[in-house]
Amino acid sequence: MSRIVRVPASRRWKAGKIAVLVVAVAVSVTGCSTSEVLRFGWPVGITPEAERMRELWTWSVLAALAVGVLVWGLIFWSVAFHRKKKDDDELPRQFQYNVPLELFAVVLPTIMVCVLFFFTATTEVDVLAKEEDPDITVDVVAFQWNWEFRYPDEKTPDGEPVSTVGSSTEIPLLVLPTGKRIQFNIEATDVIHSFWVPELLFKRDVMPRPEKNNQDNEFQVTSIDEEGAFVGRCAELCGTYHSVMNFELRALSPANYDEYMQLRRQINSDTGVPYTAGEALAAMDCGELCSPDATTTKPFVTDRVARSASG
Ligand SMILES: [Cu+2]
Repeated sequence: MSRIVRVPASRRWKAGKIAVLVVAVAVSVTGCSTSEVLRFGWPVGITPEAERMRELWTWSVLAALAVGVLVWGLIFWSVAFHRKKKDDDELPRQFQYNVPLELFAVVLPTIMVCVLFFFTATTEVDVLAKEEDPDITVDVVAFQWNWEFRYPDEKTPDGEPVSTVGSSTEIPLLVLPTGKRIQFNIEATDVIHSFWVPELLFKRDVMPRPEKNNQDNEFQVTSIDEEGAFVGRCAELCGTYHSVMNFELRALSPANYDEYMQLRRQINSDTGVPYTAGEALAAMDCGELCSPDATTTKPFVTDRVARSASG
């Protein structure tokens, strides 16, 4: 029979103090607030859908940590108190063919998987819910290696939809209002890309010919709850310049967005063509957020000589 080794109380007390100290130092040196700790590394979401997914993530990690602490505790308990001693020549007590224990080891993980599945599925249904009449619709066109954002309900004087295309000198700005339901229709013209704004906590592959690829290329957000400039990226390796295929989501108040869109529908008297996104923002007076320079990312320079010269 295995013997249970008694650890002196003074040593246990010392080990307990060291463990508490290690945890206290680990928590304090991270410099994280409670809300940051509970996000477990995720960015702050800016839509109700993002918050819903963040809650699922937090509870999933807490559940995983609870199981981890139990398993680690059992491992260390076995290691510490059931070590083989020199004078131990008998096998420790055996548990194979213990039906209640084996049932427990099968049923409990099955219940845990079912619970995780239930919350994942219900969150997915909520996040992917769509309504018939979104306030704003935007067509997102991805191509090697930039983005075009088209507003099919907004027309320029020549009858074309208002559109923003990224270039070597201008980062494509996806300007949207806060507090409105927005529908994104995504499509690629060449290879598979992926639409990703980290603060939406959501990304979706952008497929060429989505109907032939059996993909739902439409999704909605209930609202963007925060004004700001948020970098967006292609999240699917799509060729040589994939890493610089960035854009920017500029979330404006509804009043500022209306002013912006009014300008986009007009001809810029200086250029004789409709306002670009940058020109429209520059013509507005709404502080930092309307500055075309307030970007969180850089335009994609296609000139290889310039790229190598600038390092
Ligand atoms: Cu791409």
